[in-house]
Amino acid sequence: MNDSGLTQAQAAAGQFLLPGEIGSVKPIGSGHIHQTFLVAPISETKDKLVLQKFNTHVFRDPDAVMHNLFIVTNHIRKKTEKIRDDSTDMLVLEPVKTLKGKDYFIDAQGSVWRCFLYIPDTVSYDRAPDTSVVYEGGKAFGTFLRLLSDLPAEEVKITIPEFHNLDFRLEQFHQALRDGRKDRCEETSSEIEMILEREEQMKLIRKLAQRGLIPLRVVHHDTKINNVLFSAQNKALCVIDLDTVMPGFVHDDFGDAIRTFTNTGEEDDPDLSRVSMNLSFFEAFAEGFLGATSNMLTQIEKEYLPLSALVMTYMQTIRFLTDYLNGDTYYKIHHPRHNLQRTKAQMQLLLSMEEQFPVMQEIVKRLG
Ligand code: GN1
Ligand code: MG
Repeated sequence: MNDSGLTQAQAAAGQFLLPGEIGSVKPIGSGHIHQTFLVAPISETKDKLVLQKFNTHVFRDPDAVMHNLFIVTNHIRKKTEKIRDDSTDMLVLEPVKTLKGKDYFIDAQGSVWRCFLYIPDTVSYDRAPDTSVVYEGGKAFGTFLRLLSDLPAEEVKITIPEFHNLDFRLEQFHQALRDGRKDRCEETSSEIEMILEREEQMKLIRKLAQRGLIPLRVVHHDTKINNVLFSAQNKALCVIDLDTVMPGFVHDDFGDAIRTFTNTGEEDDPDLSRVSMNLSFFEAFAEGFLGATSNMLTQIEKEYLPLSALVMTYMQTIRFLTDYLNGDTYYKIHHPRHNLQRTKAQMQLLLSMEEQFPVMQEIVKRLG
């Protein structure tokens, strides 16, 4: 983060309905898309805020994103107030409006900013520390899906078209092979080959959906482990990062969550020997997730949960490699070969899932 970014954030913070005079503004979080800051008032008794500089290259329609944010958080809040059992005893993100009553603020440079209430005393993880955290994460994302199951899909806007459409991601990949950097194509020939070999098998879930065999639902679409906030006692407290909540499939959420909740290494681990899928973590996540959703999922949805983990890891490998071939235009990178490092680590994780696939299927059959 450079100083001008911070100065810009300090100026933007002043445009929101703050609980008190601003004491400090500091960068926080590990997301790959937006820039996130913690805004602390001078008085320690007043609420802190989370301020985000919105990535408008990735999310081209901030109105649509903010519309969804209010629809989704209001829906969940209303429902949980009625139910109030322990499975829904979670918090919901609370967006904060600008001084002028708007959902977001556009500064003189054209940057878009929005704000949330900060939820104090929480922890988040980039890698799971134990099975109970993973179980809690499964329960959190499963509950999230269940709470949204009666929100009509038409009320939710498409914030990124074709976001988890594997055919589209493969098209972008093929285009990068044609038009991307030639040196990088040569350098990654073995990864490219591994992707091409798996194309048909990975398209299976999509094909079933196209035949109408898998129901469209309102899903989160970014169920990374660091998108759940946990209490100090490691109870799941809040599902965050709601910008990609859109119509999709249960497989988008289950699969992407397995990709990060079960990885024994980092998403971008430079040491591939550390990367693998932890089978006990797979079981714990599935148990938490199915505990919340089993009654509403169809047989065919359950049957393809294990494959969805492979598909989403495959899709993420493709997205990182495509960005590398295109010269790193999408994801934030911390060094020039970062997207390559991410690609290799995700491919390694996929290989580990492939090895354990039969057992993953047995586990889901038993739990479902
Ligand atoms: C991005 O915003 P963040 O870091 O939670 C990305 C996800 C990817 C993820 C990979 C809008 O999520 O789709 O799975 O990186 N979000 C967008 O870590 O592209
Ligand atoms: Mg995030």
